[in-house]
Amino acid sequence: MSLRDLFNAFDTDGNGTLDRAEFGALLRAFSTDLDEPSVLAIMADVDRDRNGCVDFAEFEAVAAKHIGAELPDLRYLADFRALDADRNGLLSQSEAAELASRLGRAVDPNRLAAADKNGDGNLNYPEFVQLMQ
Ligand SMILES: [Ca+2]
Ligand SMILES: [Ca+2]
Ligand SMILES: [Ca+2]
Repeated sequence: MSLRDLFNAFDTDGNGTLDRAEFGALLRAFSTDLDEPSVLAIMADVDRDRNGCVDFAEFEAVAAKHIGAELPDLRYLADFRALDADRNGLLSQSEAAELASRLGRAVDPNRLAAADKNGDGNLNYPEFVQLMQ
């Protein structure tokens, strides 16, 4: 999966740019405890032309800075996005519970609870990857 695939996975409406909600979902999926003011601050930094959306060039520039050449393991990203019903970039317990019915994968509730490292009741993407392995 490339940076472009990552970008597209969070471009929910497929219009080629990430609006605040889409970009916020991407940030939350890869960070822990990111509140709305932090999302806005990062967005203000990334959105170079200040049009309120993050386009791919803007994303690429910032991803190089923050992610570097090393992309995280993205092979479960499509499943993660499919389960994230409210598209906020995190899997709540009820969203994660859909894992069994959607992917035919039984999930031990204890493993689910253990995967939620910071105990906020949500799984971000790295926590989800651990659960799937
Ligand atoms: Ca969009
Ligand atoms: Ca922009
Ligand atoms: Ca969610």
